[in-house]
Amino acid sequence: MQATEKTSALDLLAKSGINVSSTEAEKKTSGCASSGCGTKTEGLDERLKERIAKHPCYSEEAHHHYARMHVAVAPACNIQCNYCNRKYDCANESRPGVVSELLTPEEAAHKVLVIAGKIPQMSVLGIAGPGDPLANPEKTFRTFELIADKAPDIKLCLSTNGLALTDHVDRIKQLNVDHVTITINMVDPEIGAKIYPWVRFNRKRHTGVEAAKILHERQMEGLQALKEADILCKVNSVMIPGINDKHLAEVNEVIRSHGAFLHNIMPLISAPEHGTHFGLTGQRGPTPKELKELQDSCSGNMNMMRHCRQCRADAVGLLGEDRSQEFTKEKFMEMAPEYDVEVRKEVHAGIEQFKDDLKSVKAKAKRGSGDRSATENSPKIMVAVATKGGGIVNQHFGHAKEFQIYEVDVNNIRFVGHRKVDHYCQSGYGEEATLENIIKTISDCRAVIASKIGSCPQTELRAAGLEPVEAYDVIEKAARDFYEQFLQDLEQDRLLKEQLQDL
Ligand code: CLF
Ligand code: SF4
Repeated sequence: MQATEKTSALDLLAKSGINVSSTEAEKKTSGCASSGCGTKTEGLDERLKERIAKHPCYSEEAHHHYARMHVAVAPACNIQCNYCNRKYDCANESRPGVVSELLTPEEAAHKVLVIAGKIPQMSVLGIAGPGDPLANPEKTFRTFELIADKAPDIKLCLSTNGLALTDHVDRIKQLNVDHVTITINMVDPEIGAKIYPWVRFNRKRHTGVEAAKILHERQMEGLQALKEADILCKVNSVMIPGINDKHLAEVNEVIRSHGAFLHNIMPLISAPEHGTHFGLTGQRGPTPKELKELQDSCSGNMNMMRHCRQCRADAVGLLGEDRSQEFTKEKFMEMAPEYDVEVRKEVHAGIEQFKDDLKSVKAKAKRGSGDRSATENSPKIMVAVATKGGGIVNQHFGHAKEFQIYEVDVNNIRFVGHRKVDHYCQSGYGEEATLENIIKTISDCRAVIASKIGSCPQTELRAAGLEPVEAYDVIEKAARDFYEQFLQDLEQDRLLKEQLQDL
């Protein structure tokens, strides 16, 4: 990428009010005192592309640029999942062990208008808990009504276990909610009985296989009803090793044939301190490798979401960041709404312009030189990237709370997931134990690409077989540059070995 191109793109982003570029201080200092994914847009029709273009969950590209927010207005639930403890938010879309502040629809609408002004790249309002939104239909729909009335440019989204979905599809359509997520963990009630101890349906509590059968039938009806109403449906599935991991490929087939648009297979997060059935019985979650293998095996069939962050029911911000603490009830109730549709339009136009500027750079980097076929001398590798958003490598190694993982080969670069870490730089000093954990978390990668990496972590990373790469550029371009260097090094090694053999 030429310097002028990069400058204009980053300038535009800055004008859009998005804080993704490194500060001057970050670019200059070491930051350490001690020393695919997603939705493939190719092949989608224009109307469909437009419907997902600003939804950070439905479009992998959008998640670098657009933010979402949730409002926690729905406390009750109509089923019990073995990975859920009612003291915490619905684990179908949230990290277990998180508690959100419950809001009334009026408080929620106020919060949305405040955040729509403060974070104009927030394009989607989702209701995902703390219980099931459709087990609380009055609160959920009242919230949507208030927001549709006052902030019509915000997309509405909801996530449900699906039990009550069929009863509400007309209302969902009427309110122009264009994105609905159903969590579907099984299509076989025998497997379902191991995940759901009970389901409350028609004022009666059902248990065992019977309960799972009701849930399954209602989920399939709901999926069908969404398809008929032309509402985009994402399916979340929680991967539970030994229970439904082998079964989720079948779930993938079934939901695809029923018209689901996107499949998000999420890892079970399970720990005794969460107090869930699975946590207390020692049920483990999948490893990143197991999760990726399952996602890869399903990706030939349909769009797979790999950038889910298992957000809180009151999440705010880009998917990889959590700004919910800036907007606690105590704080946002003191703030005046600054919603201005014209300012928001301008910001979104800036983002779209920025995305356009990046497009050709990304496409060129993705396909590489395009004149080689994959051979054993051009293997597939993974790289870990530190970014604050915008599709740019723009974060110090020591500040990263997660690394985005890209798979690179001679013909392609694709986002394949993210790994959460504790950030290495604590109060200006590097933490040895944290560095060890980071290295362990990304040990299957060949390189770490960040805007700055201190000399201390550089040494440790190299010793662990991870090449530290400093770059400030479009992610795909930085990954391609590393890959080309990696290939050259491989070739040099090969030649050297040949020379040694000839001696
Ligand atoms: Fe929220 Fe869910 Fe809508 Fe997105 S989240 S209701 S579809 S706006 Fe997104 Fe968060 Fe994953 Fe959910 S990253 S947990 S998939
Ligand atoms: Fe918990 Fe959500 Fe399951 Fe209800 S649907 S039991 S809130 S994880």
